[in-house]
Amino acid sequence: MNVLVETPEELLARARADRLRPGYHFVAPAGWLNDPNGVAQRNGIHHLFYQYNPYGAEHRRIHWGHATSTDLVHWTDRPIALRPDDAGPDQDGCWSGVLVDDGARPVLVYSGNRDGRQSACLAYGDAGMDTWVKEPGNPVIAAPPTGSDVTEFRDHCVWRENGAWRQLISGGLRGLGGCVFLYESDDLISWRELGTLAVGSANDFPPNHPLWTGTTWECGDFFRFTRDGTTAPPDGRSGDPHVLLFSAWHEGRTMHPIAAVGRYRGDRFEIERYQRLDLGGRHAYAPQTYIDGTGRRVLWAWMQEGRSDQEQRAAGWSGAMALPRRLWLDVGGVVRQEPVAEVTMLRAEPLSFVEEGAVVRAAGTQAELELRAELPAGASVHVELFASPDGSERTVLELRARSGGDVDVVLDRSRSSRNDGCDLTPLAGVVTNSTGVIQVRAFLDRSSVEVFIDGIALTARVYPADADATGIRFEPRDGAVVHSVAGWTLHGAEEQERRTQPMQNSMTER
Ligand code: DQQ
Repeated sequence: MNVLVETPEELLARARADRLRPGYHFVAPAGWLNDPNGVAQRNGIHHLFYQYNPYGAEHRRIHWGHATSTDLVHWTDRPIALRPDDAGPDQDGCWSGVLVDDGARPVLVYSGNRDGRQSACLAYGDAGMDTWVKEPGNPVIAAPPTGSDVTEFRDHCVWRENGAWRQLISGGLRGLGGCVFLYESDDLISWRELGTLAVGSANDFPPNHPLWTGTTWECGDFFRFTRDGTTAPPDGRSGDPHVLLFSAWHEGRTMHPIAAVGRYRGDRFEIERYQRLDLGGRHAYAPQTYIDGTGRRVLWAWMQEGRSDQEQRAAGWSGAMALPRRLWLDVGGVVRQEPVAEVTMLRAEPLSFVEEGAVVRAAGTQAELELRAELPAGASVHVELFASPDGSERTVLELRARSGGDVDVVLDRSRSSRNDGCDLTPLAGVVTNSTGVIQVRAFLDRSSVEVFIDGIALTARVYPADADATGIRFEPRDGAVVHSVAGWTLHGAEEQERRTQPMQNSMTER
């Protein structure tokens, strides 16, 4: 199929027809979506910008899509915010970045991509953020600091501190590991180099280790949790714990998101511990956060696909956002997350579980399962999701308690799909637990599984070939006791009548 001659309507129709396209997670109208960008709430309205190719389901000449919401669940498309110029520093793509306010207007700080290199660019918005004008002096930072051997250099985190702007640009130092470069500015246009805020070590662990931080860091996102339990922008004089989120990358491979927790003093961030932000690895990539109007730290992440490039192109769409999540730091210094409370408005019909271990034969492809279980050492809970009537397809979540309380989590995808061209590798990790009782919430959306176990997320993609693979089954084993179980079918939340280029007519779309 030659996607270049396809009309936007054909692409939209193809995307809509795919029964594996999520129905309540945010997806682009059609085409390609990757990182969340410029996430913010202004005047009560949540803004989600995203890496977007409106012409086809492939990562090419990336634009910035834009959608708004008042409830974090239902989204309205806004006009495309940024498009690559015909010639200029972003001629090959407008890559990831953030939204700030310079006091007079909204400003996007993003990476212009040209000839395989990225540079820092700005664009200014009107009050409604529907039209954007690029800074004539782009790029405002043309290249990485000289004198160091930099692997990659892109993505932005910008905040006000001590009367000035501060900015992180993510990247890596050859032979060492990933890093974030620190800059300072009075006007967002001219920037002073302040060295590296933090540098990782690619040699601390082997590449297959869950905490390998990669040779490059992408999409650094830096913030603070105050001692009274709130969250705030970074402040190097506060003494508060700070968190740097980044996505570990190696030679073109998106690995996994990491949370680094530590202390920020002056111009340096001393990392005390690393943790996997999501046990699903690349399926919750490039996370970005903001403080919303209620004071929550809200996180968005790209729920990357596990189908082949060819299948993604054929489907007419690729990529979804994970559910928006509230983030917090627990007393032990562990970053935890749960879906924002608003997602409960998606609940439609309750699922009935006849008895322990009962099969819900037709839970539907959009469902939520909530389970509370007591797990003495050695006990486990076995949960089958997206199970086909003949049992040949199923995704299995296994939770087994170690002595001491920690819980080993495995999502076995080996039988998730008869289509062995998709990613069927297992996803696993450990959830710290000292109470012996675990809380599990699982969200299913056609080709996605998001599990939250005591605030630790595991995000995955699965592609059942059988349209009737809608069963849910759970079974306590080896002494586990399920205290409560509940489930719901979930409504879809997608806007109707979407266009690949919202608010333009189809003549200008081509
Ligand atoms: N995606 C963007 C980059 C970023 C990467 C390009 C992470 O800015 O480093 O689409 O997925």
